[in-house]
Amino acid sequence: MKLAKAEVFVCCPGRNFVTLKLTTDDGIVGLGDATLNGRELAVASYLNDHCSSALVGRDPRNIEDIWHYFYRGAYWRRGPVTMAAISAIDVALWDIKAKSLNTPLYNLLGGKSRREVLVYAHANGKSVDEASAAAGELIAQGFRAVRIQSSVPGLSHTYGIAKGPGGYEPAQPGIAEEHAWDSAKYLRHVPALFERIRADHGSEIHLLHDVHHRLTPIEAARLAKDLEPYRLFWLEDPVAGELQEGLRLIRRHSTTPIAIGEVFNTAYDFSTLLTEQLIDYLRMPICHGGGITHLSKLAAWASFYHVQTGFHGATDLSPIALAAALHFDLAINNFGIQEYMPHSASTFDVFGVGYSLAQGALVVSDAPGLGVTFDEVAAARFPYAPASLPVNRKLDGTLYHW
Ligand code: KDG
Ligand code: MG
Repeated sequence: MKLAKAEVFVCCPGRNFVTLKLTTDDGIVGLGDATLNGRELAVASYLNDHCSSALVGRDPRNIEDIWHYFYRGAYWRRGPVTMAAISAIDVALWDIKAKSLNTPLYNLLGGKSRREVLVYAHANGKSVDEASAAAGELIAQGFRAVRIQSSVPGLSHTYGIAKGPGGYEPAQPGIAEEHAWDSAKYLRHVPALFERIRADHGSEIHLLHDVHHRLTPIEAARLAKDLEPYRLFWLEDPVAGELQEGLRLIRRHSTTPIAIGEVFNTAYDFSTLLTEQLIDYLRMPICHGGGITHLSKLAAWASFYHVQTGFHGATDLSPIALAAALHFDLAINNFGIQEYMPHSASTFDVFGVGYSLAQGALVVSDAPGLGVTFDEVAAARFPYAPASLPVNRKLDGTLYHW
């Protein structure tokens, strides 16, 4: 078996997605998600200009060798663009292998460890009342885990809050929007938000919160400590993750579980976090962290430290990325939870999926491979639309983490 074609599609059915399609000489198609929100064309170029011709002619069954060809062989290794491209190649190869064996992908990853994949949904509101009402609606729909975000009084924008009806989408047309940030206002607000959510919805529901990299280590330690009475499932990205040692301070002060890693792109980004047991959940997704081949190694390494997975699953990861995550989630022993945001109807005009939602969990279909289809004709109706993620400034104008 040989790879005959490598094609890259950039489309915008509701939001931008980059899709890699590999086709073998006997007509088997493998799909990979190469979307990097706000940097789509950089990954498309990486694939088109530096990978496609090197893929054609290779035996797609040699996944491990191809992974190392594009990782070690690149010399300029790691980084989000390179690793998103490698991830897309890797996932497409696993899709081909599973289809060629006529079996769902999870069977190649060890088979099923569970019946379904527990997901968390997003509740957000412009006020605590709105956030609590949104959480109530999700709980009534059967979700067992809910992420809670609400506007911070006195700040014009807050991460995670939808502008209008429909889901939250941070990337906006044109150059980056500028948002305002104030850690003191945020730190005053969040414990009161969770006090209210627990009072309204009881102790059974799993609650999560995303700080989105915005605190210093000592501020994050204080927030994790202040939130202890509300028994969070996790506190996400409390600090910017490039300072792995920063997580030590949080651990020293609190038992609130910590999740981190949605912007990481290799296992090396986790080394101190795992060996010093500074985190509880790793969020680096398959589509940005080197694919199934690299995540298998990271998840196995994490399991020895009792760290579970909780993959990033915002809507800027395409249904291909979600399907790959779901097969992986189903198979590994140290799965924790999966993030879930429903894709738009136009996204599903382009991507056909086999997974389905039932009582707060996703159920994976037994279709061969990933169980996802890509409609090129439909994709052509939704041309790429440049969009950027926001930037943040403190109230005095200083540029800060978004
Ligand atoms: O593109 C950026 C988003 O994927 C990110 O802001 C979403 O933090 C996020 C989350 O936890 O879903
Ligand atoms: Mg996040």
